[in-house]
Amino acid sequence: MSIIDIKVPNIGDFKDVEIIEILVKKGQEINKGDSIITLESDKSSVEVPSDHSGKISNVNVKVGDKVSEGDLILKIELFKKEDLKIDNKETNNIKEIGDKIDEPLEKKEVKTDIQNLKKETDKLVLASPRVRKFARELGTDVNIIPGSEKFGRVSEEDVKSFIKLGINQKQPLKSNEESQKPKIKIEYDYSDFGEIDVKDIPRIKKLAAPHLVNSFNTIPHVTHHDEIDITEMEEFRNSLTDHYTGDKLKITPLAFIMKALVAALKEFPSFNSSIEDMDSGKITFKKYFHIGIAVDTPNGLMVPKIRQVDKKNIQHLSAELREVAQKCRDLKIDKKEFYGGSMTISSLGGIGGSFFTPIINYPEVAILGVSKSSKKQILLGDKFTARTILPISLSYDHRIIDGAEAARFCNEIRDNLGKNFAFKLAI
Ligand code: CAO
Repeated sequence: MSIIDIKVPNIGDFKDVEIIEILVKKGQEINKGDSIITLESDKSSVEVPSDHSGKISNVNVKVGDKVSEGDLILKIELFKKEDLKIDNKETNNIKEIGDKIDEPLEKKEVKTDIQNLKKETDKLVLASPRVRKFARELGTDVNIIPGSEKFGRVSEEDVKSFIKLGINQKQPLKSNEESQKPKIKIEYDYSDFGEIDVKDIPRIKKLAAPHLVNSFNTIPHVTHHDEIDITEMEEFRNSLTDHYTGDKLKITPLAFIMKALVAALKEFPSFNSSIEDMDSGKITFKKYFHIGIAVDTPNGLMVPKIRQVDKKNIQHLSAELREVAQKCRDLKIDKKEFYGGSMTISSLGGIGGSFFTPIINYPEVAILGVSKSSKKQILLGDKFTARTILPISLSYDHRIIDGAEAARFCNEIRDNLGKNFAFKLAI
């Protein structure tokens, strides 16, 4: 039994390239050519294949590590003795990967986002060799299949859905890239009308774009708006002080809103569900309560999850939200923190506005938009009284949720944040 090291191949002159994905785990059996990690430079990302078949005895890297040529990725227990020989073809493949990472950085005129790389060559792996083989066997070209995974990576499920659609509809499915292409060509140049500045679209916006387009194009969104009287909740929030020091506690209204949302999710489980593919006829109900919070960062929008909101008090939630939002802004957040949410809250409450139409964070089925609360004159009995009113906007997937259910769900949130419930939620 021989155990050998799998190292980072030639990646040109570049050093410290970030690992953004580990595609294998300890104990897994892999074949020569299977992708093991995804590397990402400033301008492109690429999967690195294993040059041997065998069983992984240790994975020596983790997501976020920066690696250079020759760094150890993993150790593999070989299936066969002859695997110890690396033939020239494999060495060339590895060299090509190095070249591909170099290429976009050096050739400034080449558009280098991952979708373009996909078009440039099918040797670059945006699908594992197994998936490519699977697509070939079904008589289709993996490069025309829209990938649902990160960076548009094509999975076996994507191939199946593509084939199913092709057979049922007899028409090609547009890739994310195609569906994002403008249908109308602008016939003029802005520079004809005055001074302009053309800049690169930030990377996180480019990564988020296909997900937003997918959600907007595939989910029939309806947005239900409502106003909630949070006067008592705000009085309670503003009265909170530290038990020992007597100092005023700074707790975001979002902590209360998270709690109110979770209480509503318990009553309406269909809002805590996800659907990936309507054709499968399956819906996943989540029994946990991990709330995604849209965080505005200089690099673009990120949606980390606050886990187990049902088990944490408002003080804890407020502190955790502050910490997680800061991690996003410092780009120190692990991508796993973006996975596995129940439902998302997008709050513009600290900024302004009343009502908007948030886009559902696919494959979730609803998102709660929160705008800025303000004092309004409300008729209570026969008297106008100043009350603090919070505008909310719930977008939901109409395939799964009906309008009446959405209205009831909002009523539930309203009651949870209302005067009878505000103090209970805090306990
Ligand atoms: N109404 C009125 N005031 C509100 C409020 C609301 N609904 N929500 C928050 N505030 C107040 C806070 O209490 C805080 O007041 P103080 O400074 O007096 O304490 C102030 O607004 C600033 O809040 P914040 O926005 O910094 O903090 P937060 O906990 O409310 O929100 C976070 C955290 C991460 C959601 C926020 O910083 C953020 O990034 N918001 C933008 C999200 C976004 O872009 N959504 C759109 C997505 S679609 O493109």
